[in-house]
Amino acid sequence: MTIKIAVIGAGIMGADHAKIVSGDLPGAVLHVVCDASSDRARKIADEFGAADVASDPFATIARSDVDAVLVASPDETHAPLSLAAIKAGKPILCEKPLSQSSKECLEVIDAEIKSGRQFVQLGFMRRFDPSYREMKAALMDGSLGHALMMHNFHRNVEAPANFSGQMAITNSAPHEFDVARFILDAEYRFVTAFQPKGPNGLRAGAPVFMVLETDKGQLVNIEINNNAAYGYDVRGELVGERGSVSLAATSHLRRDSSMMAFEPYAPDWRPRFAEAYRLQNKAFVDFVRTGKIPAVAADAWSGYAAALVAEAGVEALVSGRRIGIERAERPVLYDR
Ligand code: ISE
Repeated sequence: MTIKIAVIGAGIMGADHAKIVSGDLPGAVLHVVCDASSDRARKIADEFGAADVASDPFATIARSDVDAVLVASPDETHAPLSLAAIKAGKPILCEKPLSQSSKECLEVIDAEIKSGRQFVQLGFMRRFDPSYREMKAALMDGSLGHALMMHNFHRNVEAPANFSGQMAITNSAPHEFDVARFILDAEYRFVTAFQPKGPNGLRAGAPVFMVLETDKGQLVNIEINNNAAYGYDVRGELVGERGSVSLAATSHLRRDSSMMAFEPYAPDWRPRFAEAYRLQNKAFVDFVRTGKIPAVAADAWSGYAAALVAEAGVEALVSGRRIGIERAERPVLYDR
C-alpha cells in the first residue's frame, strides 16, 4: 500500500519535506499540501505534484484519504496538531519543537498513553545525521572510555533583528539539547546560561553560551550564535577518557588558491542536514507501516525533555543563576 502523506505548512521546511516526500521516499506519495495561504499551498503542490491542496489543517488530518501527516507549520501549532493526529489515529512527523511549554508536551504524552501507542515522531533530524551517528557509535564501542564532555557550536548566518537570546534557547538550542542527550544517553540536571558583552554592553542578537550538567556528571557546553555572518556551521566534539571524536566538515569541495585553502559553507541548515532529513523521513515511512517508532527517532518524550531544558535555560539566562531541572517520571510507553 502506498502511504498518502499530507504536508501541513508550506514554508521553508514544508517545501523541503514536500520535495523529499515526492522525490525521495519510496512507498509514500505527497497527497495534500495544506497551508493557511492557498497560493503558497498551490505553489508547493504544483512544484512537487501533490493531488490536492487545503487550508484547514485539522480537516486535513481527519480526511479518510490521508494516512499520515508531516507538520512544518508555525511552532505554536505543533502540539494542537499532534493532539489532532493522535485523536485521528494517524502517525505524525512533527517538526521541532513539540511545544515550548513542557506542560503542553505532557498533554501530548497523556493523549498517546490514553490511546495506547505512540503516534508522534519528532523532527530532531540530527539523530539521523551520519556524523552524529558515528559519534554515538564511537562512544558505544567503548574505545573512548566514559564520555566526559561534549562541546557544541551552532551558528547561523543572520537572525531577524527581534531574535533574542531567549529565542536562541527555545528555538535553536533544542537541537543540541536533544542530540547531546541522545549521544550521551543521559538526562540534564542543571543549566547555566551566559551572553558575552562587547565594548558597548550586550548587543542585540548576541550569542548565548550554556553549560549543562548531566545526571552522569558530564558537562555539555553549547554556543548558539545566530549572527555568525560567515555561514551555517555546526560543530561538535565528544571528549572521552581515552580520546575524542569531532564532527568533520561536510563540504564536498576544498579550493586552494592565492596561497590559501577555502571550504564553502551552506547559507542555512538544509544542505548541511539534507541526508539527515532524508533518513528521518524514510524512518517515518517505516513507522507508519509498522506502528513502531524507529529506535533512533525522537518522540514526544524527547520533545518534553528538550522543552524542560529550554525553560530552565531561559530562567538561567534571565536570572544569572544555575537552574536545576526536575523531570516527571518517564511513562513505560516511552521505554526503548
Ligand atoms: C532553526 O530554527 C532550525 O530549526 C534549524 O534546524 C537549525 O539548524 C537552525 O539553526 C535554527 O535556527
